[in-house]
Amino acid sequence: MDTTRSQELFDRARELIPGGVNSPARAWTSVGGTPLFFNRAKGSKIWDEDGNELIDYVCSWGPMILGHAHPAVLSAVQEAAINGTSFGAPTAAEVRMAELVVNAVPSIEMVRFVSSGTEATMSALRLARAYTGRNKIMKFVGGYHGHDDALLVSAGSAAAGHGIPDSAGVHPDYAKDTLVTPYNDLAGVEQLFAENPSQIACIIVEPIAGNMGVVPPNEGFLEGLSAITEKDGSLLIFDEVISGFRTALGGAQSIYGVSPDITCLGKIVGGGLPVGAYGGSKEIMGTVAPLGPMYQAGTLSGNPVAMAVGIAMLEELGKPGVYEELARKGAALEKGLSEAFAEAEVPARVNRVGSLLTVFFTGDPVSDMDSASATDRDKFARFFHAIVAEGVYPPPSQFEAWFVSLAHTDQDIAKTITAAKRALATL
Ligand code: HOZ
Repeated sequence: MDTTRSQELFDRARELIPGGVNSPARAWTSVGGTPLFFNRAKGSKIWDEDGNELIDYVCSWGPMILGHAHPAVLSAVQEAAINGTSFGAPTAAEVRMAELVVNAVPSIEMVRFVSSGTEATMSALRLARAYTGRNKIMKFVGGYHGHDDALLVSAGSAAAGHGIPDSAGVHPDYAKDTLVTPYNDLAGVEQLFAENPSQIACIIVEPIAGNMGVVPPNEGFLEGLSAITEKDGSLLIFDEVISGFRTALGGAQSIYGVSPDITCLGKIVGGGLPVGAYGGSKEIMGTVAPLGPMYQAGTLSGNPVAMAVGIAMLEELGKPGVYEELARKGAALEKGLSEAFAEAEVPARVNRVGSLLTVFFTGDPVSDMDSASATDRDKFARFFHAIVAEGVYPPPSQFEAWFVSLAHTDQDIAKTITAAKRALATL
């Protein structure tokens, strides 16, 4: 595979941009080698600067659930942009978009749009503190909720992949009120609440962990969090930046039947444009300015082009059969990959929920960050490079999810399984 142009660009980029990238996960640090630079994508395929075509399972880290450059999304961008790209003033599109989100997500009665998932989680924490009058928060080891100071504690995703789960530069006072326990560990949560009664403003959790790789919640885990927070007068925040509109139109909360107090959304809600959102009951959202005393603002919040794309996206996702089809494709990929690992006698696990999955090289279950970290990450890196050479692009880190889109055809999945078999033969 010729990657000359990507290598040239990476050399130039490293002189100009830290690590050559604008977000660390893209630098391939945890798998090694030179990241591919891309210039075009359509449907399930992505093309790099050297003209190599790959089946894309990064899908912009989730939002390309319809596939790249979907006609409804492209029309929405064009039609909105021609009328102006930002007003910094209210629009009808924001109202329509809010209606779509409120109708789709069971626990959201009122929503505020922001420009990224990080802004959504950061604002949700501030809201929880403002509403409860408490300072402490709780998160899980390997949970990644964007790069807000208070949340870069035992963080997953690229922070873990690069060996910096606790970032330098975070003022100790911002992190000292962040309590941490392993994912799926209800006893740990109970203990922290017992040690800090009526002091914890919220628990923030990915209802399906996606940033230690995909790790589903154990049976009863989310219900337990809901019961503990309710009893203590604390709030439960679901970070559904990855799972929202991905696993079901109503997100993971509609699958598991657990209603959080605040939901954070991102990525998918903007169809690939920079959008995030946080929402909850009218009572809690009444704390947000200008209704209440919690301040949060942004010139590009509710941006008209982003809202137009979000509307197109949610209307497409609301069509019948979408989530059944995504789950069918995810299941086919899981089955094919699992069979390929068994055939090659390579101990591996595929954790999957719907169209989200992660391959872990281990014979043991992966249920939290410790078990994800104990897998054979060198083997993952070798598998990654070998499957990329076969024309398949999975996430360049063990601690991320593979995303299957509606545009992935049965043929794409069959080709991916063949590519996996060839890749395994080289390990
Ligand atoms: N933190 C993102 C994955 N969970 C990666 C974002 C990016 O590099 O685009």
